[in-house]
Amino acid sequence: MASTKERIVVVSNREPYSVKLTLDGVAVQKNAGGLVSALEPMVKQSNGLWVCWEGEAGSKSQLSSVINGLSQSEAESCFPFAVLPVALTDDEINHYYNGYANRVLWPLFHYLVSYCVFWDEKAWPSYYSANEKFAEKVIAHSQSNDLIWVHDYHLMLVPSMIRGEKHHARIGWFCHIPFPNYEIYRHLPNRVELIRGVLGSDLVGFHVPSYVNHFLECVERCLLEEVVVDRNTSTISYEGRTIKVIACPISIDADQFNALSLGEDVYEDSLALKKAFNVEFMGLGVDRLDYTKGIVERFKAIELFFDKYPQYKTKMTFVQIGSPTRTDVPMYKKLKDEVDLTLGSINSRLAEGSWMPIQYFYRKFTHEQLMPYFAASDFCLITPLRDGMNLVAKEYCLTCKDDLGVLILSEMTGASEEMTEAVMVNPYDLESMADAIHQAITMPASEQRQRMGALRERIEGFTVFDWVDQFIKEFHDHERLNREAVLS
Ligand code: GDG
Repeated sequence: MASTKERIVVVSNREPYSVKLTLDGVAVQKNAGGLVSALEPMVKQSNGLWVCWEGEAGSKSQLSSVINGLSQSEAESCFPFAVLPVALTDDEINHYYNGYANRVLWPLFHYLVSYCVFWDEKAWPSYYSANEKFAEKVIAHSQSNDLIWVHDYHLMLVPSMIRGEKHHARIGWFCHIPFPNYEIYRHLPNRVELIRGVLGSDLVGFHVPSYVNHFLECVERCLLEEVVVDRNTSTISYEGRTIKVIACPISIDADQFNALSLGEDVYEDSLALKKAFNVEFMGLGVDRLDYTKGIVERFKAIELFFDKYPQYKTKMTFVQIGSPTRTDVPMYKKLKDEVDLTLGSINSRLAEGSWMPIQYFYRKFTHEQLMPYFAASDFCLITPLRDGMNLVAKEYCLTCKDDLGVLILSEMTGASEEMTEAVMVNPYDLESMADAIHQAITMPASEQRQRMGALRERIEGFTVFDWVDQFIKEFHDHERLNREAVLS
């Protein structure tokens, strides 16, 4: 836990809470995803702050317009800590969020170079000015002993912008997506500025060791003699400071998922689902509808499975939950069409009577709503083309009833570096995925329990709260070593 003397200041693009003005006052809802739940206790206990984008201008749920309409005491009672919204112009949202962040950095860091749109001349200036606005907010509201924790690829320039004004600020940055190797990273026209931006931090965190190694390599190749990279200690000497780089794998709130999975109706609902689909076996995929998640390839692998193992027609169905995401970005609209077309062609070719090989839901599910689907599934097919970690893989393992169920996992995910008992697949190898499905539904119960039991134990042994604690502890350890080095 944080020392009582320091406040935690979280900086993220996404707001921790959604707010809405209702006739009864302000309705506040915690945003989905483990990050808010994990950081909330720490920020609250340290009397900290959360700096985030204010949300879409003119929308009823825009943070600033709701907060500005409240008295100070009303605003204070709304959230467990102070939330400081950053206002961005429409142009910045288009070219920073939908532009540089999600049309350049997101595809590139997921190794999909041909998806990058490098020629939007407003993208980089907007990314720069949006990062400046986040940094200004932090500079205006932070105190010298605060631990400022910046999150993700949207805000890579923020650490150095803060440091430029507050030389002794205490700053950490965590990257939630993969960090690519230099051969991929070097495509970025602004590769040097981004590295300098991140190096404004004292501590830099990634999910797994391979991303740490890639980052160290990129720092060395981009900044040449300006830096000294020590691979043994995973530290970088730059501009008279030492920056520590760590692997710190994010996880989930295990107690919450264990409790949700034991929910009153989960088991009955899961039986009802299988009955409704009228099948013996059910597989599941849960993803944001993002081209990095490998959904089209997954559907093709399922088609191949039924061609290769036709005895499972009418006996197995695959359920895909795809939640809408970044719908303003053209590539995502294209993906939606591609998913619809692929699904239509597979289902129309293979369907028999009322049986469909793939059932597809294009909408958002809450965690409660996901539970019966997890519990009903004989296997979960998580096959991103690349993924920083993938939390759905961990959620599935805690929801399997009696440790029965098989996790089929892409070797291109961060999760695959720790969840070694999963059945590993290459998401580009359709045949290996089809065979993995067969392996899963014919796997003896004893082997399922052995694999799933080991996966569950590991997840329970390092939760999202341990992730927060590890990051903060590494921060303090690094500071202590730096102090000792100065004294010696
Ligand atoms: C990024 C990185 C990294 C709830 N309803 C739905 C749904 N949820 C929840 C899931 C899970 C979360 O959303 C999705 O987390 P993931 O980790 O799978 O993926 P990203 O959103 O891409 O997250 C990723 C993560 O940051 C944390 O660092 O692991 O690599 O890309 O909790 O239960 N998810 C979907 N549909 C719903 O209806 N897809």
